[in-house]
Amino acid sequence: MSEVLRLGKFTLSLARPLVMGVVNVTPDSFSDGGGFATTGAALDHARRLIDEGADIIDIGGESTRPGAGSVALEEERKRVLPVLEDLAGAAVPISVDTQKPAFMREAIAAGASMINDINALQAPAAIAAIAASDVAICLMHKRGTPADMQNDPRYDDVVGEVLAFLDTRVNAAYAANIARDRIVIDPGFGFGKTLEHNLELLRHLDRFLDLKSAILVGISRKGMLGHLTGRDVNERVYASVAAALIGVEKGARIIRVHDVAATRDALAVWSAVNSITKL
Ligand code: HH2
Repeated sequence: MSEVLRLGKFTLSLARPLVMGVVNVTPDSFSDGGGFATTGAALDHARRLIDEGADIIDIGGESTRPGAGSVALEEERKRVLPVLEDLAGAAVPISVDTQKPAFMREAIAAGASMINDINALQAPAAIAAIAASDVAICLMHKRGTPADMQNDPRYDDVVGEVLAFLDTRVNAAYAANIARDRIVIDPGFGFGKTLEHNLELLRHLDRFLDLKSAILVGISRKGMLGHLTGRDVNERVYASVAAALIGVEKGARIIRVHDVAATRDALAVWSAVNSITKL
């Protein structure tokens, strides 16, 4: 794995795990939907997450919770661009969570340093949009679409199948001359997976190190934690922190979370134990 992640004008060391703070500018996201749906509220929240120590901010304008429908380009643009433009000069890289190639290009032009694509650049023209830039890209696995992905997902070998998919997508990115140190991979917890599938992926996350790309995990406040603890979405901080720690222990280097301060504290302990002094 590369020692650093290159994201446009930023270079982040991967010596210690990085925290990606989530800002959903949506009315309907599963955990923070509606809370930050206006530009002002989203900006306040993003600045708070940066103050709490987020290494990257991920802005999303389309909920991908199970059952969610898609959002038109114009609406996504209206939600995300004002927030992105205001944050483009921030001290940390800004990632944009989008599946639309046209919006990827626009977000990059407006200052995004990373694109987080839950569709792993499978849309026509998505690879070209990233290849024409110097931003980082997160390639995530999902089965189906948010509208239907939790309808009885099945795998013969979930780890092997997700690994094979991400291998194909990483190779497609290499073929387009997207360098290894710009690529992040993500097994996509909760995207077309049962609780057992999610647990199996976390249990064997270290196998994804074979792909030689930085691993991102997004488990924060997700349904699998609700299943395990019986808690509502806003009461899943402790479970989220536990999942983050298991992720880094198994090799993840970017943890996508809603609760930045809590995650940073846990990772400070983990980093100290592992003798990574620069926090
Ligand atoms: N999860 C969500 C959205 N984007 N991106 C990556 N790379 N990995 C993830 O696990 C992931 C993601 C879903 O969480 P959230 O953004 O909080 O909710 P919603 O999609 O409802 O806005």
